[in-house]
Amino acid sequence: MKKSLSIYLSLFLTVLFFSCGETTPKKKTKRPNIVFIMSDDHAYQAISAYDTTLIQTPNIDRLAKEGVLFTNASVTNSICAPSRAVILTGKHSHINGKIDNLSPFDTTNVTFPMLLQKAGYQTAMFGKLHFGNNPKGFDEFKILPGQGDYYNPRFVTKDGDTTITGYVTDITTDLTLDWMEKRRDTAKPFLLMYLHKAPHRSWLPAARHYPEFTKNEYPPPETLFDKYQTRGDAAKTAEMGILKDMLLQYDLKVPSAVLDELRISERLGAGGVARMNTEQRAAWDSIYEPIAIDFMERYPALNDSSLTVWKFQRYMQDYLGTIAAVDENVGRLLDYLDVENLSQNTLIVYTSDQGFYLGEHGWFDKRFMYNESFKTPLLIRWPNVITPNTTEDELVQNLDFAQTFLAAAGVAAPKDMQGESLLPLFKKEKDKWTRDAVYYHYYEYPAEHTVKRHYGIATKKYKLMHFYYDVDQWELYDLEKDPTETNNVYDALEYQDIVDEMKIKLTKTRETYSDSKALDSLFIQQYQNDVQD
Ligand code: SGN
Ligand code: CA
Repeated sequence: MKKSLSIYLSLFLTVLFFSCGETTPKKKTKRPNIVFIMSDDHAYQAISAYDTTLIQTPNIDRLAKEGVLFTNASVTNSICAPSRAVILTGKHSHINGKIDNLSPFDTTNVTFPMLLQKAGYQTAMFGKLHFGNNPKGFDEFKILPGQGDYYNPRFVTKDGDTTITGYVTDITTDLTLDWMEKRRDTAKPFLLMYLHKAPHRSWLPAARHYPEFTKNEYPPPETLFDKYQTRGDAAKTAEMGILKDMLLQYDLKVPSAVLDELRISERLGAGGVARMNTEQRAAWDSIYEPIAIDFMERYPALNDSSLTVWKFQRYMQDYLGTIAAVDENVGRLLDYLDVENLSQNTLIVYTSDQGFYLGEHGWFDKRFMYNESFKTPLLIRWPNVITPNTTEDELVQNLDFAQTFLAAAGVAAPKDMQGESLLPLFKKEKDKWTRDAVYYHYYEYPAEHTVKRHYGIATKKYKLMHFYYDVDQWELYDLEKDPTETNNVYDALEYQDIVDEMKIKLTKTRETYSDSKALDSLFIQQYQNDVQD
């Protein structure tokens, strides 16, 4: 009996040794897999772990139940491709060079996937990258060109382009699971970047979600009719208002025939609906045509306020409808990890490239340093390291991912990365976490949505912002007293000490991260050249 046990044991150890394909199995088998799930424009208000008002997202929530929910996670520059560049490089936009969606990503940047690949990780990326060039450091990638399409999307791969019939969120998951099942090297730890296009504008849900979501009615946020009374020009001149800038056809799917009838002309046409095949189009029309007819009948009686509410409802129905498919597909991936016994040794992240306005301040889109677009959802599960059901309110940023993943993998981070590893927070070693403010800088102006250039810092209590380029205006918000950021107290007498303190902190932070007035001017020049090209 004893003898057969020891034979089994040595057989088991031999199999373990060879299946790991490593000379030091104990050390290397410990390295966790890393799954980075990111959606595009997914507001934290639309994740039920944060807020149950709008939608239930049980699969995404699972990561917080089994891990940690960050309530003060933010981005350094609230726009797509720059956020992705910050994530990959661990450097602010002014250092990695990708300051806006227009500028090219400098492929000489060192990224964390390149370092993990070099350290023996198998690496793969599926979904939206939005760089205009292919990612380095990946054994396999299948990415959407540019913004990508919801229906029948084209993917760029190492072996050329391919168009796949179906719905992008499902297809991105199919491609991911196909790689996991067929090409994953079980001898290596893996890095998977699983990147959804949804819920980016213009919002097209999957057909299975049309009936439920188009019937829903949503409570408008309290700032839907914000008049920006205490603010500077930036909020007043931004073109992202639900009433004025959200398009009836492109965004809200009222067909051109109805707009012609109502004598409304708009700058953009049908958007992604035009890509649908006959069958997809029939499913669409069966639900959306009656909505358009109903709108045509109501329209004459609508005023600015009731039209805003109608648009808000239609916006939420489609935006949230796209999120239902993201949540289901995240569930598919989590199930796969469970079934394959991978969950225990996998660090898994759910986040978005930035937040988004769901009617707050009357807006859609992002770009501003105000909370809804500055903050981003962040849920992380890593069994045996992170205590389940934890909430963390420290100020963390997308700048921190690179160093976090490298630290988790035991790979030294280059000294010039600018973030902080989140590992001390995972392990509740709060004394090792000293950050008390985060830095922000947005550049893409003049451009779509006309959000002025600005930079600023946020502590847990206050936010100071400086708008520049064609204005020179400051705003200060008392986040504890004014969580909706509707009361700019920059000029209020009782806040002058805080203004002074925050300005000193801002100057120091800019120095620490090597940002400067000289760079601001350089990027303005570069932007003007990019726009002319
Ligand atoms: C598109 C959208 C904008 C959006 C940008 C950037 N317009 O240009 O509303 O702000 O993308 O989004 S659209 O008419 O093409 O829908 S980002 O997430 O890629 O930065
Ligand atoms: Ca985005």
